[in-house]
Formats: sequence, C-alpha cells, structure tokens
Amino acid sequence: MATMPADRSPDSTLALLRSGYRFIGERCERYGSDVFRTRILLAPTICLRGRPAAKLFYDNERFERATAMPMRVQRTLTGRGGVQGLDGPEHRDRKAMFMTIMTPTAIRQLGQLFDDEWLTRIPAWEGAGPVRLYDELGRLLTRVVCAWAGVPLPASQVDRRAVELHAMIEAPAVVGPRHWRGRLARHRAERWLAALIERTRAGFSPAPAGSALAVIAEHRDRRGELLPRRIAAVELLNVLRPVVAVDQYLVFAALALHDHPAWRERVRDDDETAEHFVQEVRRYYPFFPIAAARVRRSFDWQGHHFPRGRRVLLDLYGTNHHPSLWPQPELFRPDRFAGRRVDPFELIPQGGGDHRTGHRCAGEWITIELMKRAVANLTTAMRYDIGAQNLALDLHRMPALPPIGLTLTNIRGTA
Ligand code: HEM
Ligand code: MYR
Repeated sequence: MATMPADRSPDSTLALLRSGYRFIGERCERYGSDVFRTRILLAPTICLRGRPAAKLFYDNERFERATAMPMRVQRTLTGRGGVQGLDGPEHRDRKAMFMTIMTPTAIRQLGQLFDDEWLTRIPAWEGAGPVRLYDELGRLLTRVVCAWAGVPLPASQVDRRAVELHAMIEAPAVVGPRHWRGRLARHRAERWLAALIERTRAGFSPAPAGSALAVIAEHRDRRGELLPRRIAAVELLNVLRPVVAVDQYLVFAALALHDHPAWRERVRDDDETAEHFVQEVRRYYPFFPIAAARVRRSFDWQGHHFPRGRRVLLDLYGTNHHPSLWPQPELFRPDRFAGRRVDPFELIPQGGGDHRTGHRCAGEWITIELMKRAVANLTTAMRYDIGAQNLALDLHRMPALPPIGLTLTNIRGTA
C-alpha cells in the first residue's frame, strides 16, 4: 500500500477556512499528489482533486452523503433532511422530484421572467446613482424565482427575503456574526415556507400546476407519504436559494466582460461563443469550493486505502483549475471550450457525474440559462460604466465575491 501524503498539523479546519479556495490545491502541489490526508473538524479526512478523483467521488457504490456535510453548512446553506444528505433509492426518488421541475419549458419561462424583470428595471437604474449589481440582482432574482416557483411574495417582503437568501449563502464557511445571520435567516425562511406548504396542501394558497411549490407540496415518497412540512420547506428553499445564488455568477460574468472587453462583441455576435464565455466564467471564478462525502465501504484506489466512514472532500475549484485538464488554468480564456467536448468529471463547478443518479446540481441548466441571458442583457440592453473600485477577488473568502459586489454607474438603456 502506498503512503498517502499527510498534512502535519493536528487539525486544519482553521487553515481551510483561512486559505479558502486554494487549501486543497496548494497542498496537492506541495506533496506532488492529488490525494492527501489531513484532519478537519478534528476527524481524519481525505482530500482529492482532478478528473480521476472526481470519477471516484461520484461512484455511489463507494461513497454516501448521510452525515457527510458539516453541521455548520447544514444549519446555514443546505438545511437538514434535504436531498443533499440522502443516499440510494431515497435520493433517487427525491432527486426525481427536483428534475421534474427542470423541464426545458420551465427553464425558458424562468429565463423569460428574468429578462422581463431586467428590462423593467432599466429605467429605474437610469435615474439612480450607483447601482450595486449583487444587491440589485439578488432582489431581482428573489422576485423572479418566487413568481416562477409559485411562491406568493408581496412587494413589501422582497428586500427582506433577498437579504435572508443571501445570508444563507454567505454563512457556511465563516465564523462570527456573518455565520449567525445565516442560521437565523434559515430558521426564518424555513418557518415561512413550512407555513406556505401547509396552506397549499389545505387549498388556501393554490400553487400553479408544475410549479416548484406544487411539485414539492404534493410529492409523495416511495411509501406514498407527503414530505414532513419542514422538509418540504428545506426542499423549496433548495430551489429559491440557489437561483438567487446565481447572482454571484452574474456579477462574475460582468467582471469578466469588464476585464476582457474584447469579449463584449464576440458574445453578442454568436450564441456558441456566448456559451463558451459562460462555461469559462463557471470554470474560472470561485464559487462552491468543495463537495463532501463519506466512504460507504472500504476500498483501495491508486494504492491508497479508503476506510469505511472516512470523510472525503473533493476540490471542485481545484479540479476546474487543474493544470493537466486546463492549460494555463489561471488565464480567462473562453476559447478553450471551442471544439472541446466537456466530460462530466472535468468541469465541475456544480458537481460532477450524472444529474439524476448522483448528487450533481439539479440547477445547472437554469444557471447556464440565466448567465447567458444576463450576458446578453449586459452587452445589448444597456450601457454602463464601472468606476474605480476594488474588484480583486479574494480567494481566502468563501464565497469570494468582491466585498462591494460590483457597482455600475451611468446606466443607459439602449431600447
Ligand atoms: C447541488 C453548486 C445553482 C439546486 C449542488 C452541488 C453544488 C452546486 C456544488 C453539490 C454537488 C455535490 O454534492 O456533489 C451550485 C452553484 C450554483 C447552483 C455554484 C450557482 C449558483 C443551483 C440552482 C438550483 C440548484 C439554480 C435549483 C434551482 C441544487 C440542488 C442540489 C444542488 C437541489 C442537490 C442535488 C443532490 O444532492 O442530488 N449545487 N448550484 N443549484 N443544487 Fe446547485
Ligand atoms: C446553493 O445555494 O446551493 C448554491 C451556491 C452556494 C455557494 C456557497 C459557497 C460557499 C460554501 C462553502 C461550503 C463548503 C461545503 C463543504
């Protein structure tokens, strides 16, 4: 058996929180290995990156998710009892529920609502001072996703719910007030949506057929049972929260257009080029850093032993920046996707493998659709300036958005 390189520190949890997106990659480079062991949250943990590692990690025979997600992530970002922590037939069943929501027609409808809302907002932005894109898109996507999902949202509640959804996304990997705001936000949002599920089931708040609210409220598990209302709320939040989280990618897309202005024209001219641009934004910019699982049954891989129950972390960011997959990974180059067939274990910002049978993100197509539409809106529907501001990404922070979230000035509509 080969010796797995080991991190010397007695516990690396703080190092992970401090180093952020480069934690696994830096160590892989130091040890000359895409697998090493360390201790995180006081427990032995194996870290992996790269394509063969992703292929291994998404093998359901070898890994499971129950108890894999650290509690601080469950209490903020994902919630407890939702699809992320299920395995086997229960996971298949719950995942199928999500996938019935993601039809091509429904995705187009979401995109259309997003465009309509964006165009409606332009006159207000024209008259306003500086517009903080992250905040503005957070509110816009909150309105859009609630309308699409069948969730009633009075205008007076938009700001509050947008702040709550952002708080959950910003909380999992920080300590201090930002973490506690995320916990409180989750608690409030789950209460709100559990009550809505109850009203919907009782017929007081009818949900449009096929909407996320209807599908989740009416879903029956393999035993024919409705989901407990708290779990239904967690799953409804698993639609609302990540659609709002797409705003980070939209800000990154705007940053990329700013830093690489030659692409403004190229994405306007050609749909395929716009797709390459969006893929490169998802590859290049840091967002979901790491996926977590546990070894289901002991096995050996590449001469290393993986004991049953061991927590394993897959470096999503590091795989998207792996030099053997992506030449000059630190350069933003959408052309790298031209003529390239991307297999399910190479470009994994939203997880790898198969959407239906594995834990790969249920919202990947929605994400791409919204990003393409945002790029079109930023390049054709309006003009704007980006004044002097700190636009540096901070890879030590997870998520890594520039603190101000990108401010646009002098917005003019083109219509
Ligand atoms: C799972 C990232 C948007 C719904 C995941 C996973 C990642 C991810 C890394 C976990 C993969 C794993 O555990 O192996 C992202 C990113 C997004 C995004 C970076 C961009 C904002 C969305 C959207 C939706 C969504 C728009 C829904 C509308 C889900 C669900 C799961 C998931 C339901 C759980 C899947 C499962 O456990 O089987 N996402 N996601 N995500 N995502 Fe996303
Ligand atoms: C979602 O809302 O599900 C999609 C986007 C969330 C991104 C959150 C980024 C920071 C997460 C750190 C979590 C570490 C997981 C082991």
